[in-house]
Amino acid sequence: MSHTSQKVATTPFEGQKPGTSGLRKHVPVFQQANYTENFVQCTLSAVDDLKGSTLVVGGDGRYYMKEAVAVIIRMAAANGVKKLIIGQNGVFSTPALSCVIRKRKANGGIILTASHNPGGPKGDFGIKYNTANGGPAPEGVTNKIFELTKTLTEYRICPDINMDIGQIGNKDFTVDGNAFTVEIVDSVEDYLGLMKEIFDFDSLKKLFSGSLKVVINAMHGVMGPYAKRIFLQELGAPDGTCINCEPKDDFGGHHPDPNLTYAKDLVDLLKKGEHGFGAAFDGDGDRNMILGLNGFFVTPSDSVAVIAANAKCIPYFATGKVKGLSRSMPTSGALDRVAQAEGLEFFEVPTGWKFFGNLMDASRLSICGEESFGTGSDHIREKDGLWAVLSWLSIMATRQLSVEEILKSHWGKYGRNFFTRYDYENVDSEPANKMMANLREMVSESNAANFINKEYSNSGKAYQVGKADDFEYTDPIDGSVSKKQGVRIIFKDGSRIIFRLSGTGSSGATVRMYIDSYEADESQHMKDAQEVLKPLVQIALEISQLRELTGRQEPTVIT
Ligand code: VG1
Ligand code: CO
Repeated sequence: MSHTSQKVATTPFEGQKPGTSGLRKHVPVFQQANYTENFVQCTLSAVDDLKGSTLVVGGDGRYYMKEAVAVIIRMAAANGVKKLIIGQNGVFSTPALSCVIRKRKANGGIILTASHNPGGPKGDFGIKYNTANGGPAPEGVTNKIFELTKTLTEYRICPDINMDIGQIGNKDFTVDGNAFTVEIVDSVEDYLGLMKEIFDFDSLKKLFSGSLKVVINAMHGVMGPYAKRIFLQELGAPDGTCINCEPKDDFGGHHPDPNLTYAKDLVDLLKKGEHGFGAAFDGDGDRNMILGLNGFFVTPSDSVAVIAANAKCIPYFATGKVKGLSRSMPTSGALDRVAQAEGLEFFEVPTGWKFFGNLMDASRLSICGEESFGTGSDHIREKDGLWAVLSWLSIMATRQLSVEEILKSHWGKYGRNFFTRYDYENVDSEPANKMMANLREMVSESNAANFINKEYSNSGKAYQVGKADDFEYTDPIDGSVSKKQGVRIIFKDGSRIIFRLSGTGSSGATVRMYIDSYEADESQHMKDAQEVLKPLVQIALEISQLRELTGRQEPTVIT
């Protein structure tokens, strides 16, 4: 059928600034007339060589996703895109979408998700652009999108294109005389193919036919169909292995965030002692939490270090050498020690997966992670929850050890980094900004003489400031500089206190406080992290005046 595009007059909306991972706002914000259209237009306009391009589109199934997919189809058609590849019913996990962009050599993709943020009519929605390498757009691109949103006067749309996105196959249109095709594909197929190339499915099958009992919790997010297909159908895991695997557009009213607070159900289930392995994913499937028998918790910082140290258990890395390792700045130093021991190049980057992409494209990075339950490798350009789980199961299958035994042997070899993160969600923006400004002042160069060497003590432990700054990163590949990425106070024994504000929230401010401390003495390794880190937590609260300024006595989430 033949269609003609239209130009619709519009006016800019304030605040369409992509954060750590795309634009995230409450659903009613996106539902305002022209709000979604404006942002989609600016995203499309920021794509180089848009005319004749192929883009991949999909999301985590949350409320408002289908409406957004329909808008993107009509606007992509009107903006000269040649082809859209869309997951059936609009569904793609974030890692699967990254995989499809790469596999089908698309020019980029649009992901509809607010990740771990709650969904539903009053929850959050989000739109994120990924580039041709499959990764989140770098700051150069997101800044360009934001600049365009400030001056937009019109958008292009083909209002009469309507199509069923539930039916797999191609649908052809003619728009303004040009061919436009929408291909609806199975949401899991390409991703499953990639997992089969990376892992040894036969040895994983054996693991599932043995005595190990596994439970996988998709938290009613997008991972349900992926988990069922891979664990139940492909690996022969028994029914009951996959829980909360029916996707819901409001995630059942919960935070689809796999941590000790929001996935407490899974922790409690593991504590019963029946399962030797448990894992949970977030709404869009890029995050993961790993648990062992009796709820033994693997911090994400340790998880990436263990995967890196055991990379040879994963066929993908058994043949090719691991090229380099990387973590986000607040992530604990556990990975650094593996890099050092293995003689691998190592990079510390700001928070957000977009900073890993250039290093991977330059073949200098293979395995990386963030303390925020993100783990991944250069097989795609997003973090990948299911990949992390299959990595862990591969290590268990090869080494024939439990989760706890793997961790103990890791700490025995490298020492242990105790780590915790305190989140103070929905704090008033003003005091949060004030607190950050005070901290920035404290660590500024002009004040360094007063701050460096200062001693802090609590509960009989004393720490002396060795270095303090507001983290700044220069990308070694393209030379781009990212400033103000978090205030860090590094003590002389290597312990670190870090403060930053979240860039993924949709209202108020979320303060994140990160504490990292290294312990070489094996006799101390089984201690409780919260106990070990208590003095540093108190010192961090004292230095930042967090309680006094924000009025918050306790954090919302402790990891
Ligand atoms: C958080 C995490 C960060 C992660 C980002 C996106 O950002 O701290 O490590 O990359 O979420 O994760 P912030 O700015 O709120 O601290 V996800 O699963 O939303 O794509
Ligand atoms: Co996510």
